[in-house]
Amino acid sequence: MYKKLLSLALLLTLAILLTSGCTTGKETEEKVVWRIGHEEVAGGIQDLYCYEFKRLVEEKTEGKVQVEIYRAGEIGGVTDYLEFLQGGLLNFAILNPGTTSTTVPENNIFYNHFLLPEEEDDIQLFLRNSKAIEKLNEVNLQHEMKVLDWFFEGHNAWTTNRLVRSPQDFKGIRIRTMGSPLIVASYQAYNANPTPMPYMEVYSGLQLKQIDAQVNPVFAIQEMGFYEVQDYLIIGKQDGFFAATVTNPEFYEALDQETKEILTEIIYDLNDFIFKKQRQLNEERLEMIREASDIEIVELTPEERDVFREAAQAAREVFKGSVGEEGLEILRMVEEEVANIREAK
Ligand code: 6CS
Repeated sequence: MYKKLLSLALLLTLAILLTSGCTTGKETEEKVVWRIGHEEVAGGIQDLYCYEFKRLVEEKTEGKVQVEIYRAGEIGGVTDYLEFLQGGLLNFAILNPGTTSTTVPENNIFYNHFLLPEEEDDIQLFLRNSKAIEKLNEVNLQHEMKVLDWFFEGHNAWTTNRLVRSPQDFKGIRIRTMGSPLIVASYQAYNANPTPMPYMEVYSGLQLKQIDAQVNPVFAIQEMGFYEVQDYLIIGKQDGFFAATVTNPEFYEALDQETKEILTEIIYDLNDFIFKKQRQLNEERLEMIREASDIEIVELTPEERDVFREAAQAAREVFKGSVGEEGLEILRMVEEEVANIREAK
């Protein structure tokens, strides 16, 4: 109750602060401002995405629309973003499925280990053409989230204070994960002790030894400094980190046709931009970690990955049990589409 009141008070304060001097996403004689919130810090992949979004929107609308960007923690927590979108404080948000899956469990499809293609070009091909993802977007729309696009931020890697090459090695390791029940189940299936905590608390959690490990793409491991307080960086390519560009359906429908077309074009171009950027950033930052520390970088062998693949089946069952008919159909479609991509090679 207290939390709810606090959140309402926060919403009201933000509404007053943010709407003074301009209107949210509405054309006035003064200016049109679109607000986009994301989950990362300066220089993160979502941040680069939002700055390119801003550049393109302002250029293609010839300055008629101005974009304001809010980083993690600048206006509430990322778990408030859905409320902010619905209330009009944000017009767009970048949200990873770990954040939205408590509202839309089907979004956890992205956190099924060893399900999606592993090669980056295949991932992009899959995201661009997938009917399963179209269906997933329809489910999100039922929850007032219009997904404009999904993009990839890199494979998730583990950093640990003990070498992990098998699910057996994960025994007793407290690994920080996001709160998504499927992510938690996935690490339970590997014998670890998943410990959800906010992103911004992970560094101190590792430093104070409240946790022994965490999971994130390499670019994040570098920019958040996790490598400084861990002994191993383990690359198993068991899953990837994906994010959605989301808008409020009413806001979107109120845009004129020309603006919608500009937006579609921008979102398409951004997908290419961010795929290239994430590759460059993840590669560069792995080198930066190598140079700046003596953390041991380990790549799991195909045989070791197979053992994890087998163990991950228990979590697949958890996913199946957490979604209804639509979710099961999405899973079936993804499996078929991924198999088709594999066979076409
Ligand atoms: O681990 C997390 O919670 C975060 N990781 C990344 C790479 N982006 C945002 C997210 O909240």
